[in-house]
Amino acid sequence: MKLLKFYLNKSKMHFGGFDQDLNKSKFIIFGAPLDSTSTFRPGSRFAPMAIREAASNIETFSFRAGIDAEEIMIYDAGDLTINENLEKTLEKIGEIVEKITKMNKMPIIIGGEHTITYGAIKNISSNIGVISFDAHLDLRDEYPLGIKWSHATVMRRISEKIGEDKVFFIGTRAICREEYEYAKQKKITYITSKEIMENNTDNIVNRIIRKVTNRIENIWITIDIDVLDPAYAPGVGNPEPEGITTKQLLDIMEKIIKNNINVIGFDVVEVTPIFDRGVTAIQAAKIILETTCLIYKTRFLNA
Ligand SMILES: [Mn+2]
Repeated sequence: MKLLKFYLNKSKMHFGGFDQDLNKSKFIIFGAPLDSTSTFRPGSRFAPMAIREAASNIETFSFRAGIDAEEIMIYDAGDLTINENLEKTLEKIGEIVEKITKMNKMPIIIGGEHTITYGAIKNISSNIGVISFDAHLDLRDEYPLGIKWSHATVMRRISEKIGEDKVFFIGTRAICREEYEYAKQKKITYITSKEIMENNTDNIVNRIIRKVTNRIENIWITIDIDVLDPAYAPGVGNPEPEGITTKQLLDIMEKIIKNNINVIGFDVVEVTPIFDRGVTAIQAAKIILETTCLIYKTRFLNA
């Protein structure tokens, strides 16, 4: 526990208002307010507090899971102190996730910008895949020019680390030529937002499920909130029109989790509260609550 105490500052406000006992908790949530590589609209450093507050002010019962998140033990460990050295910050995130996993608990991270996801998976040695809900592919080699580590390159670095056949994208609609060619060359699986809107979600998600089942042991899920249409989530760093709805996101999430895909943790990133009046933080809080209830039901109640 020392590691958690050393790196994390506990907040007076707890996620969902749940002040739980650490030892009894199955989930540990913490904030990673990293906000140093944003290229358009900064401010994701304010997301953890905004999402905590939002989660404390919406209902926590999940119809999808038939569970109230209040009954699940979710311990809020506070926010990570961000080091000015990006590499050190990612290292710390990796160490915390490792520690939580070794405690047989599941980590949930509130970003911060998308770069934190590399930290989340960096110390996981098992056969791991990443499912990314995102308008973007974040597969550029450098962005801005000369910068290897940023919110726009994070999935490239992850794909290089774990294998291009182990990263999957949902809700794609905003990419550059370089990413398009890279994804094509490496046969990377992505589902566009247009495909989601025009087809039965079940059939579409099966494309990913088939590639995970019996081949990838553990899955980390990352939710860049800009996967939602800006009409639903305007408070993001890089808004992109033609996004999916909250229902489409949660239907897909439910399908993934119920398909015996072993989710070992997840993050929600890129909420930028200063660009709206609180709605994006509420979407993020809802997505965290629903996802946690679905994981709890599948992994802990049906086990
Ligand atoms: Mn994005």
